[in-house]
Amino acid sequence: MAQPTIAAIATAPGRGGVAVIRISGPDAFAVAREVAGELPEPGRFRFRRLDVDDVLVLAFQAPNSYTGEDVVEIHTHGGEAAPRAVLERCFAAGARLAEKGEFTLRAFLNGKMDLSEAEAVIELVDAKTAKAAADARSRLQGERKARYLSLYHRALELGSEAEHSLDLDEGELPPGFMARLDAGVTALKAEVGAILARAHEGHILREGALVVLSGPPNSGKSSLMNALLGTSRAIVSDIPGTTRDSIEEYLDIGGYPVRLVDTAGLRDTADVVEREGVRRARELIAQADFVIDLTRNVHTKCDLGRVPGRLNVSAVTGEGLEELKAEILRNLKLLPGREATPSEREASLLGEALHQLEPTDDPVILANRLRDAGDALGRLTGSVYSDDLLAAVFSRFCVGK
Ligand SMILES: Nc1nc2c(ncn2[C@@H]2O[C@H](COP(=O)(O)OP(=O)(O)O)[C@@H](O)[C@H]2O)c(=O)[nH]1
Ligand SMILES: [Mg+2]
Repeated sequence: MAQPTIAAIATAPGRGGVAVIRISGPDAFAVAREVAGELPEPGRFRFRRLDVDDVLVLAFQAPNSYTGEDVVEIHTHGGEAAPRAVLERCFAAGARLAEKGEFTLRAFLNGKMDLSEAEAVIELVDAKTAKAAADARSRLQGERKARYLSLYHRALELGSEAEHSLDLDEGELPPGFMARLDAGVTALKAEVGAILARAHEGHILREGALVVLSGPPNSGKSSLMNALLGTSRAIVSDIPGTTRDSIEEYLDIGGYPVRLVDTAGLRDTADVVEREGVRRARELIAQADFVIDLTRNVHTKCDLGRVPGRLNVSAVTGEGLEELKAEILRNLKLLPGREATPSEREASLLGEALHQLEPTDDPVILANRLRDAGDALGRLTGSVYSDDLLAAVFSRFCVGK
């Protein structure tokens, strides 16, 4: 059955220079013609004067489009009214509203991208720093896909060899057969493990590293936060207990997003609000990738006097701030080299596969494990997929993507 033709506003709502309405499906050209008149040649654009707005129309012929279907983009002025009016006309001409991620889902179903690339689309949209964007982009360009596919195919091959061994008596197996199979499983496991080792960096690139300021009231946490951010975000005063809730801001350190959190000072207090703040501070400190502990590793207010053996910084003069940022980076436990990282979904599938890739003397168990490992590895790219898997991936998208 032919796919319905879908349309949506692909740009973020609100004020902006332009908005883009995207139409995709077998009737995309017919719908667009009804809305905007004669279309440009595929791969070209055309300026049209409609009664609602002056628009730019771009046409892409299947399979040379984002979705792999016929696609038309209509660029209007930004804001609410013009794009809505054009979208309504698309509906009147027979298109229906696209669901979340439906354009990218179609790109996946039409073989334009695999699941690791589709996920990279959202991650590129969500990227907060240049490094996070570069990571998403290398995945979007298929850096992960090729490796995932090769892992999947190797698991299938090893699995079929293990199955084959089940059909034969021990004496019938070629010499060294089981040892070679074992070596294959061990090598596959090592490669899965090496990719999984990058998951930590991936998590930091996508969610940000958690860096928490800790120390007693009045030790200079809020001032240091402001100095690191270069703004006066947190309230600074000489009254102990000023900061009672946690304040969180993003900071870009060497291209890595960092969630910098200023907490209530750690002290015993009768004030219930402050006590709750202290409890939350302890919780954050336990989860932190790095703690700027003003009683231990970092000494602030060094303009008033230095402490040997500690990293001396000053919120007043700015001394030591760059060294502190470098120290934070060093403590994020990033692996050397640049390689695309696995997404959270991919990391969990890699973990599943890793768990199955244990050598065993029992060929029946081995064959079963390899089947399960292959299944997990196949879901990385979508070589193996279910409706649930697709729903889980594409529900993270917005309408229009
Ligand atoms: N001289 C100097 N004073 C500072 C510095 N950092 C903070 N202070 C002062 O120390 C007091 C407490 O600072 P604040 O940042 O509110 O500490 P917090 O309670 O730990 O958040 C304020 O009076 C600040 O002006 C610094 O680097 N140098
Ligand atoms: Mg404070």
